[in-house]
Amino acid sequence: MLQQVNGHSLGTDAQCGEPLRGDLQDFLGGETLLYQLDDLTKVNPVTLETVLRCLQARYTTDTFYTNAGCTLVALNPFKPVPQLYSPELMREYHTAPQPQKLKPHVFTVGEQTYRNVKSLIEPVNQSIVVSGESGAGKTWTSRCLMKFYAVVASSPTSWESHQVAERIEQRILNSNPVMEAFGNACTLRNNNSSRFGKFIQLQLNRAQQMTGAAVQTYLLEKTRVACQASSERNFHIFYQICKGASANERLQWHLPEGAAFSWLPNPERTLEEDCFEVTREAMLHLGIDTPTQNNIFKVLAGLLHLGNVRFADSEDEAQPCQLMDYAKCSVRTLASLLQLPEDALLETLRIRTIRAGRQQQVFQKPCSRAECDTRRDCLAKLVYARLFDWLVSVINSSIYADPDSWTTFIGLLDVYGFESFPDNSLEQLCINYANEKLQQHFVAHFLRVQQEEYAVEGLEWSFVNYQDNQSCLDLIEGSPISICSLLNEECRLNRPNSAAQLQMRIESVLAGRPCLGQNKLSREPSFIVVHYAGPVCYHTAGLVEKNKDPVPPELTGLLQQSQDPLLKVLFPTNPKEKSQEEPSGQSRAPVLTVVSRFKASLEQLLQVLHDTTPHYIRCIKPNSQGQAQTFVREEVLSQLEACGLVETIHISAAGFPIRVSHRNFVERYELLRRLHPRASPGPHSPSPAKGHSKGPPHAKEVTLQPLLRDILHTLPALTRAAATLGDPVEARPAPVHCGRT
Ligand code: AOV
Ligand code: MG
Repeated sequence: MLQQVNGHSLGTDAQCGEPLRGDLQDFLGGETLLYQLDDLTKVNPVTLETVLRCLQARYTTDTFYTNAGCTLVALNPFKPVPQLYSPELMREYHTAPQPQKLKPHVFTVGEQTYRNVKSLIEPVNQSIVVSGESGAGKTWTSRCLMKFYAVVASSPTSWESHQVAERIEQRILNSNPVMEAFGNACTLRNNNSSRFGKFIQLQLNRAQQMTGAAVQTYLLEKTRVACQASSERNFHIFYQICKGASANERLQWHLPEGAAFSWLPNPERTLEEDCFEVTREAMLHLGIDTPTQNNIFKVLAGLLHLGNVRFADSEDEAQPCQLMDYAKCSVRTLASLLQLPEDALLETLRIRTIRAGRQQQVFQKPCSRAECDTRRDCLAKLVYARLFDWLVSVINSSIYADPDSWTTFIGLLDVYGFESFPDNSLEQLCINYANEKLQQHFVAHFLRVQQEEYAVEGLEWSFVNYQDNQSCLDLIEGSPISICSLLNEECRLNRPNSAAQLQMRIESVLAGRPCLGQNKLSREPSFIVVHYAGPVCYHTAGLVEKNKDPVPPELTGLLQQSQDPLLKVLFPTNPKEKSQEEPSGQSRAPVLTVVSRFKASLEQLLQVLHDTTPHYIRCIKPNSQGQAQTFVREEVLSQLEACGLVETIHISAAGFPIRVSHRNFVERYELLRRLHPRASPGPHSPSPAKGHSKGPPHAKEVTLQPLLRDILHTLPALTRAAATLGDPVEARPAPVHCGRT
């Protein structure tokens, strides 16, 4: 069955080198060989079943990483495995002559990426795309990569800021606990689920030292601040404050022990992430001093009080809704914490200002109870989203390097994973849309382009079929008509009963599209999108409003009246300031909807990825309960199917894992022609690929296939020769595999 045992002796634990326990030996039975296969391309035959068996066998022996050709599969251990992430191991991978010969590890990807930055003739920016469903381990993996680079690419100098002298890599690492405290939350799928997407560029100088970093975030799920699904929680930071504040701080922030807040559900669940001290410490290292931190926490405490504000239905439409008695105290506390005039606060929450007519006359209209609730929630979202953006900008200014001090970067992408809940709304649509885009990038890069290129170059190749998700993307974002375009149109038309209208339009206009389904069992208006990772039912109720994301200008106006130093920064009175405010009166400037903005930011991201050499890590969740030592075959199987792993393995096994342009290749290995007389052009050699004809004068004479063949014979000679010539880069065995062996 197995082609090769990959150099391991039988009966040893593949990851730790310890003897295999008797019970494991019994469990594995006939699979004892399978667990030792470090690369899934060596499984024979490559089928879902054999790949699954291999991964299960490896998981059972605590072997969590497996190569799958050009990608790395990372199984979530759901338990601490400190020996797997020690600084010693990082150094081992960093100093290994050929890290790819060591056990598969996230450090192998880290190190190869790091070497790639300078191993090609023209330095190329690299990116590592970590993908997988919610809870699969993406954030964990990208944190791990950041720690790896902090060790191997550490800078020799330290930066002085405030009272803290901090090495830049340490600061970059400190951005993680802060961003996770404010941007992560406990969901049904993951106790520490990222509710925003993140792309961090680790900037390297010519000596390959990390001189700084830049963080770009994508669409924070701000609705969570005012609305949490049952059994889920608000952002971690709220729990951290409530659990970690000192007695004095509790007094200042009006957070008495045991106080109940409706925006703080499930506080009894204590998570590892509830560590206030870690967040504070990290903020301090990023240059956010204690008074500023206290200011932030005071404002957040204010938001918790805002969540307790309740109105009663008004009997007279001309009169504003009355505050419920028990909420009067909350409004007073809120006003004092946010340093807002209490009257203005109440008026803004309950009365709508309308400008109409040529003269832009101002009318005031009391809001219904539901409208008051919407305005309350909107106020919280507005403050939280601005605070988050501000924090990101502070982090960036603390870690960003002078543009002259870096030449290349390694980008790490960690976005929210594919999600399907009982109730899915705009947030899930955006999250799953982002995952579709990344899957498409993967498909385009590894599965389609690579095969098409082989055909163009005249290489022998039997095409491997793969699941293309283009039709799903056409359904979501395609032109001229798609779910996004219909959603935007509904926002523009501003019709009553928009949820039903949207539902009808999707069913009629998009009928027959391959990835669209209907949920006949659901009583609420909904539609199904068959994503690459599985079908998801989206409820149309609230989609249009969420997509408009209107911010009544009175709310911003109110916050601009605040005397609080932080709110003054977040809501400056500068009229030039960019905002997504609801337009008033006739001068309606087109306001971009949430999906339009998200689409634009995704396109930018994909452009950045496109301009880098991508590396993929596929995180797999072995079970949905988050339990250690539990491998649920069906669940893993559906993830393997979804990401097209078997196809990837087929292509990687048969194809060339590294692609170097003809010109670069010739420039780099030209030396061989002189060293090895057999390296002459062959009769069937393809002509140089288009666009690469501007090589050195003799480039056209040297063709790829004979050279590749000859390199396999002459690699040792090449290394020796390069060492003699004193080229340190070439002296290190080249990270180029020549595919077919
Ligand atoms: P995600 O980023 O992929 O989900 P996380 O990286 O937050 O998932 O991982 C979920 C949990 O799995 C973590 O909190 C850890 O407890 C555990 N875990 C993951 N990888 C490892 C590992 N290598 N070793 C030990 N424990 C691990 V989401 O952000 O929800 O899409 O939106
Ligand atoms: Mg995450």
